[in-house]
Amino acid sequence: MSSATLSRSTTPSATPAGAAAQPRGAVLAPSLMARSAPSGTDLAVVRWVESIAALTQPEEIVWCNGSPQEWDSLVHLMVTQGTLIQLNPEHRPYSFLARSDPHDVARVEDRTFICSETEEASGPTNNWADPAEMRTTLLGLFAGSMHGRTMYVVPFSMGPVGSPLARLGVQVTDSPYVVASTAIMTRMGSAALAQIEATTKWVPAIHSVGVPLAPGQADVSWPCNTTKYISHFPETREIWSYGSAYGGNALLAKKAFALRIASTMALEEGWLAEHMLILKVTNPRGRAFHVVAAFPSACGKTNLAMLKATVPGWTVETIGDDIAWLHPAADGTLRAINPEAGFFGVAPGTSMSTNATAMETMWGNTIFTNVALRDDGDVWWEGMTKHAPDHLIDWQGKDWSPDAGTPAAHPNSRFTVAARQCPTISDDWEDPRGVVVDAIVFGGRRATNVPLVVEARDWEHGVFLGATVSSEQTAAAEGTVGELRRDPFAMLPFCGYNMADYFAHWLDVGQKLRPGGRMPRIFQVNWFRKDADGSFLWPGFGENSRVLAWILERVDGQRAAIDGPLGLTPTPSGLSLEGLGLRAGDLEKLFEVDRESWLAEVDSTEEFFAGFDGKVPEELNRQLAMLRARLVAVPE
Ligand code: OXD
Ligand code: MN
Repeated sequence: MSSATLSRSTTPSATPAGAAAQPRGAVLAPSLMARSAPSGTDLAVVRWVESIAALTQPEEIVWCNGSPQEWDSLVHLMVTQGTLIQLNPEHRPYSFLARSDPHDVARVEDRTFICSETEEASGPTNNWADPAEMRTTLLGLFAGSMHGRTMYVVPFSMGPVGSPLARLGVQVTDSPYVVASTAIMTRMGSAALAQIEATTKWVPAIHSVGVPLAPGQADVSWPCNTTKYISHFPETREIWSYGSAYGGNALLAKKAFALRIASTMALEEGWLAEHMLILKVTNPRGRAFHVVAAFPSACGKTNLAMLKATVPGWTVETIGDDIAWLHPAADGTLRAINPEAGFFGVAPGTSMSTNATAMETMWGNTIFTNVALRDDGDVWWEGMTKHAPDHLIDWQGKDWSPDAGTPAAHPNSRFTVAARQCPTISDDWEDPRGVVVDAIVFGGRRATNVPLVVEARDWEHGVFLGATVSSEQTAAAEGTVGELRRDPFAMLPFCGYNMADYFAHWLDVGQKLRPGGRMPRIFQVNWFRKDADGSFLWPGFGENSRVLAWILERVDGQRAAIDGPLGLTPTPSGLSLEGLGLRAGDLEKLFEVDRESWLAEVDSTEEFFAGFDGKVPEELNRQLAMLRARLVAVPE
């Protein structure tokens, strides 16, 4: 079919895809579908669902209402089908284990496409695909792709239902695992659907595992296809995902909507959709601050979001662990909401010592994916306990013992659990107006160069710090673990448009905030700096509260700082280090600026910026030149 037949309005109308595609079987009568839609459903939604059903040919259509009974019947179905294993309720009430296909275990960035009208709009850091060609490919793949399966219609609100900062979406999917996960991760169901009226903008998301079933054909426990496409059409705000049921590839409300499509909405509407956790931190005097922090995937965002402060008198509460939508408000403040309602956290490394709050959060009502199964019917993963159990069933369903030589849980194995179960969830986490942001933090996993903490001199310098984040790659996406890659604002895989325009948008948003008022201050942190012998210099986890305390004392005007080549850093007595047991010289190493390797980093940033064909804002080139000049002035 031609691209012209797809709606280009921002309110999606019926996708006439099915009309042009050659259906393989009987088409469900539209009237049947309209009847099965909840009464009062907006007609555009009904028509769109009809058109997708006509294309994909499901056996049945279920409109999800988000009720507990619906969740019960979905998990019951999946247990019967072998997709979920119920865990021992004595240890983990009402919790389940899913084992994915071994080839469907992480986000597939090389199969993730931004199909903007022009390649320039998508920019050099995204995989661009011609939208018309992509539509032709997708329509071919989706034609009959749900044959023999149920198509679920999953309406959801990102952000508290009815909040002026929330946005709406509807996903159709043939994966009950995706429905059950979306029910945890978003406000899913009737209340969200009821928000959609004729004039409401909503994001249509189409997902199929790409495994149609012939009559009588037995299903597998984790259907997926070796061909995968995670495609985004920023201009029409559509998402089409084919072939995977795993994480961000398939839970389209998360990365695909709340970051890639939302970032393009945010550009148009004057706000920011960010890969950030949100915290409320209260100081010993009872003053509460809100902090947002961007880190690349699997760099401990969930641990920081649930941090137990070790600095006396400070408390930390959780608002979000992965995504923040930041809106400049009329009063000149920046307000944040967590658009999600659950956590899709990396399991390995999570333990009572590294993140007791996460362990408590997942006491029950949790879906685990690709972790190991213990003989007593509970779960286990590397790092959960000091010693591994003598026997486990690994993430691939095979017998495992500590001498197996392979991890029992996949390094990107996950827990999916509702945020409201988190014992440290803040009472303002669902404030429809959002919370006022006091500090913005950028982090990465850097063995060298980047100090424990640096404060930006001003907004422009802060945007430069965000734009120059690089980090060692983790297992959250397919690729070489450990390799250093540029990850500006931790958004490299998640920005739906040209990152040079995104940098400019960050600079513009700064113009809308009121300096001198509660304008957020910007910081960079690095918990992962190593000594020459490869050992970490900073203990991390709860001790990161010492850095947060410094950041917020700066915001509160309580602390002096040293103005150095990279920005503002703590004075020798600025950080609270009591009881930490740092080795002599470690503090200096955490803040050491090695002139030569920093000049090499500046060269590499220059090269990185050059890849944007002159589109990087002048302000950032100026910041780079100023950094070079300051480094050159450092005595050799
Ligand atoms: C995530 C990721 O799952 O960033 O949050 O990959
Ligand atoms: Mn993430």
